[in-house]
Amino acid sequence: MLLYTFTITPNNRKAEAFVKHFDLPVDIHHVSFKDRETQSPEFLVINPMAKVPALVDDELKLWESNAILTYLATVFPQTHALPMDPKGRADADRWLHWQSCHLMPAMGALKQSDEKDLDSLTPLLKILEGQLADGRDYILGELSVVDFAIAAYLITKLGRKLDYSACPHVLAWRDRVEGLKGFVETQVKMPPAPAQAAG
Ligand SMILES: N[C@@H](CCC(=O)N[C@@H](CS)C(=O)NCC(=O)O)C(=O)O
Repeated sequence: MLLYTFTITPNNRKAEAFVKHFDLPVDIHHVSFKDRETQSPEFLVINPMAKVPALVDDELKLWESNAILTYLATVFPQTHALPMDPKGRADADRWLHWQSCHLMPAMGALKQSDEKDLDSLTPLLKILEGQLADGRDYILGELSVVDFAIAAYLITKLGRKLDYSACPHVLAWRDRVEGLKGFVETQVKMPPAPAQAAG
């Protein structure tokens, strides 16, 4: 199995962090955007959307990060990262769709706007707060693909700037997930900013 990825974006980091967290036997290939690798004919056979992450497992060429997460959790049930009963699975799907249909577009719009109204995300954060406020450590109770999918967004540079003052449980959860092995191992060390010239 081979995962094509580009660690620093949330959709990629969630998949790579999942592989690393559970030490899954999945090879990782970091694509080069500089070399337009995702636009190459070879890559377009894997993902005609020309995007990463993408996963190749024999004849299966899978794209969309949340589909990759659920596939990995299904193929490697020892992760216990995806409920298999219908109601539990529906609960997981609900939060994965929430991330891709609500959280991601809202953060994308915020990133692109000139005026950064960071409070605009508060209603969404409060939904998550409601889920976590009953003392559960993870969104579904136990660690699951859902934590990887959502935390990957909230630990971005923009995600850290959001207003968590009304959402202490989200903040605690975010820090908990960020401390997991998979996220620690996918931290990209930014080179230090060049020193200001004196005078
Ligand atoms: N909905 C997709 C989004 C994938 C996506 O947008 N990937 C970006 C990086 S986060 C990409 O490959 N961009 C390259 C490009 O658009 O040329 C997912 O969740 O996997």
